[in-house]
Amino acid sequence: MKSKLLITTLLVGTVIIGGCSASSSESDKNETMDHSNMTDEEMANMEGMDHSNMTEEEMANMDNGHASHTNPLPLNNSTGENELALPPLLEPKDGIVDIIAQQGSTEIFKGIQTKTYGYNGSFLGPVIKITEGEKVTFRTKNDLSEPTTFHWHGVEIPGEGDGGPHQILKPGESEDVKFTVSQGASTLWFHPHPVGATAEQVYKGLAGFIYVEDENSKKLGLPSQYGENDFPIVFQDRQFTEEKQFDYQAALNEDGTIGDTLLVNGTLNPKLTVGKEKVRLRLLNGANARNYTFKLNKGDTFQQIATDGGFLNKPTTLREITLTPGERAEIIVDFSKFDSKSNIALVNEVDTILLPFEIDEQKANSTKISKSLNDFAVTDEERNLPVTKKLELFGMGKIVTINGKQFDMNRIDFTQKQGETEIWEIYNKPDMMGGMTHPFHIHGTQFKVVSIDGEEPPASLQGWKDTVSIEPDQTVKLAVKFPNKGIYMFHCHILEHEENGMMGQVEAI
Ligand SMILES: [Cu+2]
Repeated sequence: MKSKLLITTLLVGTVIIGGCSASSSESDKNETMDHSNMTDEEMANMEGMDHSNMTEEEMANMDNGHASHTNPLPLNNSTGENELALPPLLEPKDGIVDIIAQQGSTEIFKGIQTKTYGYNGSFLGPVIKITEGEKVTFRTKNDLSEPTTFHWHGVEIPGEGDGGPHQILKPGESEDVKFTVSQGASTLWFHPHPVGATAEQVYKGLAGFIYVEDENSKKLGLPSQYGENDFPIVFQDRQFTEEKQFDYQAALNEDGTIGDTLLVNGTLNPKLTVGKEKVRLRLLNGANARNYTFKLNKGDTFQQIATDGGFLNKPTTLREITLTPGERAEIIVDFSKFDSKSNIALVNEVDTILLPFEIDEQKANSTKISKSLNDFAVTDEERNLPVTKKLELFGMGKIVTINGKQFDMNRIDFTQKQGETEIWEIYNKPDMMGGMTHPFHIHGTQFKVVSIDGEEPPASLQGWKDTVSIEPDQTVKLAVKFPNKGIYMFHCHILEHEENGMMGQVEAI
């Protein structure tokens, strides 16, 4: 067995070092990693990762997969030839919001129909706008030819309405999800969550935004004219076939499916026309797996005003912000200092143009943003609470686990009392290739990041969160409270990791 293990290790090591050659630090880690102190559990896990039976295709996937997080498939630059699509705004009528999952076709490439999925349309979904204190019914219907669920990412909702893997709607079925909006202003989203098909259904286009408004948000002077100075912006990279279709199974990568073609709000080669004024961009990383670091192309600063689940206490000046899959941030870009010849664009960490801006100088409003936006705090009491839930994220590809276990719908991993705060400590254990960053998400709650490796989190994480990026060997402490009862998922938001079992269940009782 030992020799088999050694061969496997060498084989995998070779593949990965080859794949990571652009990143010397990763390669160093691989080469210096010593397995002589491995525990039995680690040995067992490694044995589970026997790659000797892998097909060439699987090896190739591994090559561009695991390594992809340090040396990803490059994205195209947006040429800016298409104006960014703006999703329809959908508000409750008599308390009811109709949401239908459907399939159709969409002209993403000029003159070509791509088969897509969408909510209330052929591709992606509306922005559902709800208000704190409001009683709403999401009237959901599945018009797909396969089962799905409707999951409300970041919404504090009773477990029975959360739309996790237990709440399957078969083709043709409908379900009313009733709840009272109990959280403050925030930018949330919704997408499907059926076991075995989440990643593919999101990939084909099932995703939409949810805006929560409250009394506070109206007083802050924030740009809030939808589609004028306040924009929802979802980033998703995709791989198209030669016929310009989605082929999820062909693109599938067990460590996270990425693509070379960026769609922003479903628009290929987008640009956004803005006024010479302060503009609010509500950024959502809706990709299956790719991380995005957002910057302005000339190094200008912008202000972050909100995290996943609400406003920061005050606007925070940044030059870049990284969002892992599932995460959101609201930022304010001040275009008043630019003009129509400025060539301003949102770019990523390697300066690929994601979204160029066209400035309409005729449109200029001066807005003054409040310096005090929220009263978020991690209390001393929360800081001093003992850790009562420990989680260890480990593995790669098909062998991804939480506390050594893969997802089982019939197993409740933890229980927690409704309304009580507990400290969850999550450790991302490196594997033999160094490991990868996992965006860790908990359903049904907005939590607080108490510490990262014992340190206070950076300003841009000092707000309500539902998804937090955890790097290899990092330990993150969260203060978690469930306002409602029910069964909730917690999982890695790399959708292929989630599908491969990096998910567990907590029951709020
Ligand atoms: Cu993961």
